[in-house]
Amino acid sequence: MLNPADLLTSFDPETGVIDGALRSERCLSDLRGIFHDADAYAAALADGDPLVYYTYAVEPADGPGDLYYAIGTILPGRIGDEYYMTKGHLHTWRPAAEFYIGLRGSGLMLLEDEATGESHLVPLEPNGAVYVPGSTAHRTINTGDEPLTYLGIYPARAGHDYAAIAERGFSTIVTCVDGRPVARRV
Ligand code: S6P
Ligand code: ZN
Repeated sequence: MLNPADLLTSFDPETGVIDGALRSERCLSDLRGIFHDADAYAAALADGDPLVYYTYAVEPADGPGDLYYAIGTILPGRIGDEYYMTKGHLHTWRPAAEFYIGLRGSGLMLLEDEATGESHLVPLEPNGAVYVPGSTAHRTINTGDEPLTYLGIYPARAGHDYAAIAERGFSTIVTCVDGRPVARRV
């Protein structure tokens, strides 16, 4: 049975806030081990524990064909020369794909095929949509100087697998060189 209250949610594309949705936050201390420059990470943490990104998730129903969506907002900033970014994950249910739609700011999505290790960097900007195939690790990177806000739509049963990423990491990092993002294999 359709519940009319689940048919429409309103979001603010400037702040990434969805009224009535579940908010979660990641501060710098939640992102141990993901930034390349361990000294810069320790120094930034000693200086405080800034909020790096937050998400609002809408989960109307969780049947086999249902969808969730979430809006993520990554604040502008860097650890050393590496831009603020998400932890990154694979979907627990590997076949689950996802669409990301840019709402504000400018950034990149790092997509890495789990089987081959092949990786791609794709721009994430307003009016652009990025397709994340199944079995593809994905991380979002804010390369701009304002918040990066985006909307992701994914199967309700997708789930988040962070452990696989914690174990092998991503093979590419994106750093700021002369004010511009530059990708480097690590
Ligand atoms: C969910 C989707 C996003 C991320 C968000 C935060 O499948 O990909 O909503 O959860 O970008 O990233 P992470 O890696 O901390 O979950
Ligand atoms: Zn995802």
